[in-house]
Amino acid sequence: MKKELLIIITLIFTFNLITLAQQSKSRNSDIQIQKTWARPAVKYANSALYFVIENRGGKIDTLIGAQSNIAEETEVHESFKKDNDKIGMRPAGRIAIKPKSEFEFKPGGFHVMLLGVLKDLKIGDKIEAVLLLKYAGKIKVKAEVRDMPMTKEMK
Ligand SMILES: [Cu+2]
Repeated sequence: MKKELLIIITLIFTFNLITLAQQSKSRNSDIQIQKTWARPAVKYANSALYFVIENRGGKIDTLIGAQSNIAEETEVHESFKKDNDKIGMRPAGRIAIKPKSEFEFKPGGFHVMLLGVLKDLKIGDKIEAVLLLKYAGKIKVKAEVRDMPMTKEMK
């Protein structure tokens, strides 16, 4: 009987230690999201969110997903060249963010796809999204809607 009690106490103690370790992990995030912007879209069309993830820490982290309330679906995408030389997009899966490095999400590359935006996104509008990282946890991102750099050049 005493032995069993000891085991239970040990288990509770160990569990608390694990919980504490996880809490300190998610505090002071080494992950910084910078240079955020999104491209304009009319209601029900697709927009995309771009940014730079900076990992200031000494450990690798992984982007595992994204969420937002402004689109029907939010997915992490990568652009790739198809056989016919056209550019396609596909879900990017998990993206490793190496220690002491920056990872850029940009037009023609990695992006957070906002599929079916629930209202018009006009230049100057502000939107919010959440990035999910394996260690840093949920990171709230604010972005302003801006003109695509390419469209600017064409004008
Ligand atoms: Cu996409």
